[in-house]
Amino acid sequence: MEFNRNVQPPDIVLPHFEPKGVETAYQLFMKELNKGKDSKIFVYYDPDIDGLMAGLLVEQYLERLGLKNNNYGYYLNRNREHGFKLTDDQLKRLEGYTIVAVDFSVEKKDFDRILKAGINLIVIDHHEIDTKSYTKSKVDYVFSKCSSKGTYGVILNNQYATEEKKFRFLSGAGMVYYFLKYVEKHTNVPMYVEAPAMVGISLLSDIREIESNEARRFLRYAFALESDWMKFLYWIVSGESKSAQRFSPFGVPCINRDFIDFTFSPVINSLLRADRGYEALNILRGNQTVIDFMRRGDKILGFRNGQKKMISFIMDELDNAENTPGNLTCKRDNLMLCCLPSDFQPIPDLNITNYIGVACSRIKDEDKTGVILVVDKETNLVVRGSLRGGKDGVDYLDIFQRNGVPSAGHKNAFGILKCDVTKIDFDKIDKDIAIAEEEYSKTNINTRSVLEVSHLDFFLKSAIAKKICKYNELSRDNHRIYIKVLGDFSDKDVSRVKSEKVSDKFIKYYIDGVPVSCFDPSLDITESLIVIGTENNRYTKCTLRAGFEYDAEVDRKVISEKLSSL
Ligand SMILES: [Mn+2]
Repeated sequence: MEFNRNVQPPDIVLPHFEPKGVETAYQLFMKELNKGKDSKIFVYYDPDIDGLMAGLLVEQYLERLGLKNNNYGYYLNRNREHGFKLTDDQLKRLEGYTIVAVDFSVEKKDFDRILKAGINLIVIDHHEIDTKSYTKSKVDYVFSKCSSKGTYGVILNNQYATEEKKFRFLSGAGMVYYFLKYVEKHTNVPMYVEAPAMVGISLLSDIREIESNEARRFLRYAFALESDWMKFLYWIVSGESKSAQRFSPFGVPCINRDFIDFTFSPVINSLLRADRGYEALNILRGNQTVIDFMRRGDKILGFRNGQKKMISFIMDELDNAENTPGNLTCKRDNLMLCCLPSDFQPIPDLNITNYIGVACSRIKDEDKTGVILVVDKETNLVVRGSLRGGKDGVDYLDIFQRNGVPSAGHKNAFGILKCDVTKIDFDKIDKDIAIAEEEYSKTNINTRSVLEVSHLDFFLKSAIAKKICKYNELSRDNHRIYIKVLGDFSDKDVSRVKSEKVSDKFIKYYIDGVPVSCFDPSLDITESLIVIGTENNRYTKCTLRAGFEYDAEVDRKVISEKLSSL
């Protein structure tokens, strides 16, 4: 499997962006590369899909620039841990290198430690950054020099207060893309055609905001690109060799949102959670043959099953502890809190701390804020904790930090660091969340709309559903459109529903108290229309993989007009 072979890029113009500090980072990068056979580059990956894509973008570009294997090193943390983890001894061996650290924050103490070890450092990140801890020599980005060693460090980050707001959505891979775009402009060495698609995938896997046209262009690029690598990802992760042949059932690739959210991300993440990060990286590199995969396919999918079991063990803990007074594990008004003992190990070889984030996401699916802490019973210290906020857009990180809980990450998805669990006032936090969510709901109107129609002709219904599904595919929860179809359905429609297995729902919505699910992986989404039937109301199922032209401006008005003209 090779990148960039015999493939035209989709005709999509990507937005232009130059991150603050990019010229400095470019200078450092080229200074190293211009050393020729003495160049030494070390890529420090972050162990999640965005991090792997980000590091891989750098790695692939170095390959384009002709950097040899013996001038290149890389590393990723074990157990999906974020942050710079190399010890001083390990740093000693990297003296003279330039480290490119992607998709994670490098704390001030590590930043200084790296420079003092005689290493140049380029950090490319998109996490909230505590700039106060850095002494900045430039006003708008972190840049500093270690005079005794003559080394430099720079941090590119789209969350700097001075950065353009419309690029806040970028993932780590997105930031790397724009760094390399700058290098590309100066060196005339092009990135692989897959690069923007990798950004598109990472926007979904990292749950970035994808409402803007800027974000959507990356997604559309990813959905439209039919390169060998994209096909390879499709069949190796889906585990069906047959699918390779029917890669384009509607003339478009199957690497769409549904595939990324419900097949690709879960499979790769389950490998990372099982501490098989390098294996995951090798899959993305395309370092797998069909034979390899056939031999190991079961194992890869086995990790996903292990993950499912781990999640249900955690959810059982939460359910069982509900009515125990004094137990930290409980359901509050807004917060679902689960404390697990650090020796909790329901499945041998699988580390519980690697599964708490994904279990939190399940709680989030119920519109609650999930917090899961792994706690040492003897000392009451949090070994590792995770949060997923119930509402995208609310700053939960700020709430926890204000309440003295050491935490780091994104506003609505972050890790909780070592602290005494008995000192955390969860009742206070629960109240603060209620206030923040209330504030948020005042300023943010839910644009989800339900359009009522009756007696739709099957083909018209299908066409409109496709448009709507395409719209929903490129939007997050609060911008969805549904059709509510009144009146009777033909038997054909109903039998279509009955023949589908609706299990393992990822996301549940309620409209007028009626459950509607989207992006359900168990449904055959190659069928353009799926109707969910209830006694009185019926909703079209808003998930499919359609070959329709996507119109970015399609909105409820357009659809209303279409419906009223019926
Ligand atoms: Mn990321």
